[in-house]
Parts: sequence; structure tokens; C-alpha cells
Amino acid sequence: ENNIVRPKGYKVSWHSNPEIEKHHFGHAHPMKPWRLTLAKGLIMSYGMHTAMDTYVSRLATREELEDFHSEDYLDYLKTAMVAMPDDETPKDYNLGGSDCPIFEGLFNYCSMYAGASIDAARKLCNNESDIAINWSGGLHHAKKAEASGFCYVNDIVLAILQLLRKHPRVLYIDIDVHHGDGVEEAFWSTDRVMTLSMHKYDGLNFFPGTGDLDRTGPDSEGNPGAHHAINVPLSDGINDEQYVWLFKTIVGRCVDKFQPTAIVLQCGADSLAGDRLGRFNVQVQGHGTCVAYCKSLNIPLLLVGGGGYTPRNVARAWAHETSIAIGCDADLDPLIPEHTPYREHFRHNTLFPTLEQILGEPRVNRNTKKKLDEIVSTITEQLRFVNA
Ligand code: ZL4
Ligand code: CA
Ligand code: ZN
Repeated sequence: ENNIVRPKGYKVSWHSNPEIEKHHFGHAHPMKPWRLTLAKGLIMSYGMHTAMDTYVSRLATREELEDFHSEDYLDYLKTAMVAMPDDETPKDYNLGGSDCPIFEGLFNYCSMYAGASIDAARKLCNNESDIAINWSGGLHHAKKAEASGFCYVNDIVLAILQLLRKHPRVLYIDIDVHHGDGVEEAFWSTDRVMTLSMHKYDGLNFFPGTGDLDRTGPDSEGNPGAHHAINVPLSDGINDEQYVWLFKTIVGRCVDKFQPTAIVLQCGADSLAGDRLGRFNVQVQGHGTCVAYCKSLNIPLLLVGGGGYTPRNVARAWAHETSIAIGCDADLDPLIPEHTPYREHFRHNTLFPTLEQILGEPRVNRNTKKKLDEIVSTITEQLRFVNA
């Protein structure tokens, strides 16, 4: 039996709403809110909910959504109707195509995951939490007046705007396999938010097609946002050792130079090996080490979800990362508890499947040591221009 106790000396809050999990993007769409049900079942079967303050989050208000999104976009999002279910052509505001379909309850879905991230950010602002978690958030592609890549409302931008009311500097870190373009764009011209995304980059061949190493902020003279966007473009097959080394090296240097007073970590689980859309060989352990590293900095931390298209691996990663937040990771039996709901979905019955168990045949690692060293030295140069 796992005996999970509350962490000593700090507080963790968990923000979720079971209504979110009931939404469907449509048949065969890779984004499955049901993965949250699987993750929650695993978190609770280990007993981790007893060690956190758990909140059923509310819907974000119209006013809160308007902190970032335009009124006309929100009007459209609220009234958009499911017209032609199988039409793959995106319409106004990029809504209604195959990536961002209009489905039953769409506006409520958006308001709920945004409400959870806003609630979580407020807990950090009030010092009522040291680590706040919203696994249903992390929808980093949404723009001020446009849906993009399965994202309609940008809960991360809304949460960072809350944090900026109390915090002079916020560091945003994004380990989703895709570039965190929406968050980067929203804070492109300010030096109060540094954005750092690690992602697969292959020119226009991998969504969203932005995030090359030289995309570092506006290059106009005297713009405060200059140098405050950091991009780590990666190739297929990166492994735990390389990924964790890059993460610690780069995040460490960003924290030294920028001195953030709050950190938001987007924990997109599509950077894991075996993801339906991803291309990396990162394992649950390496992904979790990134969370552990952020926690070790002792700076108020907001954890949000993001991508993740092989539900059993999403659930494993976010359950493991919840245990890291609580500090009970060493106490968990890696064997998934017998009473876990949908336990039959977790092939091999372990939190930490091997690469062979996940993939069958491994994916070729196209990231050379030379390329990774080059990335680190370019970013180190870039950070010479950054001061707290
Ligand atoms: C699908 O099978 O690269 C959507 C999307 C729906 C169901 C049936 C429709 C079949 C893969 C993806 C047609 C699908 C055509 N269905 C999708 C340029 C694209 C235009 C749309 O993790 N087609 C667009 C978005 C990316 C593109 C990734 C990641 C979000 C996040 C944060 C967003 N869009 C090419 C693809 C399927 C589908 C199968 C799909 N879409 C894979 N990659 C994309 O960063 C949450
Ligand atoms: Ca990313
Ligand atoms: Zn993604």
C-alpha cells in the first residue's frame, strides 16, 4: 500500500473539473479529454489526492477571458454551431476545421479549462499554494482572436496575466513537443515574461512551423521583449539523457539571468516516446525530472498539461509528476495499483515502461552532441543581453 502524506513545509493545490473530461472533439480526433479521466484515476488510486488541496474549478468569466481574447472572437466562439460535422475546411477565426472542430459544449469546455488555470495562478499569488496544478490546461497555441492546433482559449496566457499582477517576472517553460507559439507571441514585446520552448522543429514540416533557434524576440531597437524568447529546436528521437541535460542547463541559465519570481511549466506529454503525434524518445522518468528540477528551484510553480495523444502515457506522466510535486515519488510502487480504474489500458502494468515496451523498435535519434552543444552556446550568448 502507498501511504501518501501531505508535504511538509509547502502546499500543493490540484485544480480540475470532471465536466471537462466529458467533451469530445469528434471521431478519430487525436485530442481526447478522456485522457484526464485516466490520469485522475491513476492519481487517486495512488491516494495522492489526500496530500493536496483539491478544488473543482469554476468557469472563467467573460471578463477574465477578455484579458487576452478579443470580444468578437469570444462572441463567435460562444455562438458557433456544429454545422457540417465532416467539413475539414477551417472557417472564421480558424474554427471548424479538422484541427479545431466546433463541438457540443465547446465554450463551456474552454471556460472550464481556463477557469482552472486562472484559479491555480491566483492560489500562487495569494501564497495559498507553492505548487498549483491544472492538467486540463496548457493550450499554448490559441491566439488573441484565433483558434489553432486543438487550442481555442489560451489558459496559459490568462494565468500568466494573473501572476503578473503580483510577480515582477514570470518564466514560462514549455516541454510539449510542439512550439509554444501562442504564449511566445502574447508576451513577445515585454521583458516581464521570458518564454522558453523545447520542441521538434523541421521548418514548415512540423506544426506550427515556428520556433527556430534565432527566434529570440522582436529585433526592433529598444524593444524590451528583445532576447526574451528562447527556442530549442530539436530533431526526432531525442532521449532522456540529452533532453534532461538540455533542460537543466538552459533553464538553470535562464533562472540565473532572469531571476523569475514565478514559473509556469507546460508539461505537454506528447514529447514522450510512443506518442501518436510526437517524435521523441523521452520517457516518463526524464519528463518528470524536468518537473523535479523546476520544483527544486523553490519558486512558486504552476504546472499545466498540454498535448499528449497516447492516453496511457499521458496518465503515467501526469500521475508521476503529481507525485513529484507532492514529494512522494519515491514512495510510489511503480506497479499500477490493482484497483486503478481502466487498469487494463496500462499495458505492462507499470508507471515506467521501457522504451522496448513502449515502441517495439526504437526511433532513430537524429540529435547529435555537436548540434545540442551549439544550441546551448547560442542561447548562452543570447542570455548575455538579459538582466533581471
Ligand atoms: C486530426 O485523424 O499539422 C484531426 C489532426 C482530426 C480526424 C479525421 C480527420 C482527418 C492528425 C491531426 C483529417 C485530418 C487532417 N482527425 C489534419 C496542417 C494540418 C491541417 C489538418 O499538442 N490536418 C495542420 C496540430 C497539427 C497540422 C497539432 C498540437 C497541439 C498541442 C497542444 C496541434 N495540425 C495537417 C493535419 C484526425 C487528425 C489527425 C493533426 N493535426 C496532427 N498534427 C496536427 O501542441 C495541445
Ligand atoms: Ca514545446
Ligand atoms: Zn503538442
